[in-house]
Amino acid sequence: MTTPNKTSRRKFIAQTVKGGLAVTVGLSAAAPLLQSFTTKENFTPGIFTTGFDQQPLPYAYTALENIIDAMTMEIHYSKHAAAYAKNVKDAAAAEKVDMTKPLEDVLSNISKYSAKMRNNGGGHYNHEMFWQCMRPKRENPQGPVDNAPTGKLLEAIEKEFNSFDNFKKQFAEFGKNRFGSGWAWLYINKENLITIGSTVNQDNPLMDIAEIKGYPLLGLDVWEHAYYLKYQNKRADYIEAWWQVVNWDYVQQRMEARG
Ligand code: MN3
Repeated sequence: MTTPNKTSRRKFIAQTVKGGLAVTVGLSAAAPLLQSFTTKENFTPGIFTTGFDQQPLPYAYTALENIIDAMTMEIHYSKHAAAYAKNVKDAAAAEKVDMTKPLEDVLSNISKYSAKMRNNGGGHYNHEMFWQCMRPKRENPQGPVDNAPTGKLLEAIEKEFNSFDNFKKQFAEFGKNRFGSGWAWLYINKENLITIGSTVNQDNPLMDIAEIKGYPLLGLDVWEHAYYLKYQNKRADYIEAWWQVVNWDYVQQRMEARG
């Protein structure tokens, strides 16, 4: 199962998340949730499925200060990302898309839609996920906090990349080497392996026409608007600092929800 289809979404629901911890529930218990997910009247976007409206930023503009400054966050969220959200709705209205269904349905068939849908649908999805992929830097009066994944996610990363440090190095290379604008990704590929890559502009691995295909777990925005005010042309410095605000709990939850 490499692209989100009905079966994988069912798994999303079967393994729901409560109180920040992944809780696996039995299929019978999941049935009403499944119904609400697939019944268009009841579909509501969440942190693992994306609707067409922009959701509130999960923290204040100032929350990531020293890594991502408040001005960058405000412009990025309220101007850039808000524009993608507005434009994807315009495209969806023009192309008669049922906006009560998840945006993922459109992205996995994006070759059938316009360039406006590709750019803005991708832009909206990528940013909605990007905000969730970050959290305020954790402070420890005893010394620096090593912001790293744990458990099954760490195991999967170490299995594929030998070490977390090696993974970070290779991921950063994808971010640095993406010419122009785009994203670096940690994702689950067709072989169900955790891997890394990058996409151009606002493409993402869900798209049937993307350079890499699979289910994204972690995305890094390397467009200049994501870092230019603070880091100017130094994209590598932005990426290096960004590791401190990655929300590994969320990344792990995406992996567990994917199954
Ligand atoms: Mn952006």
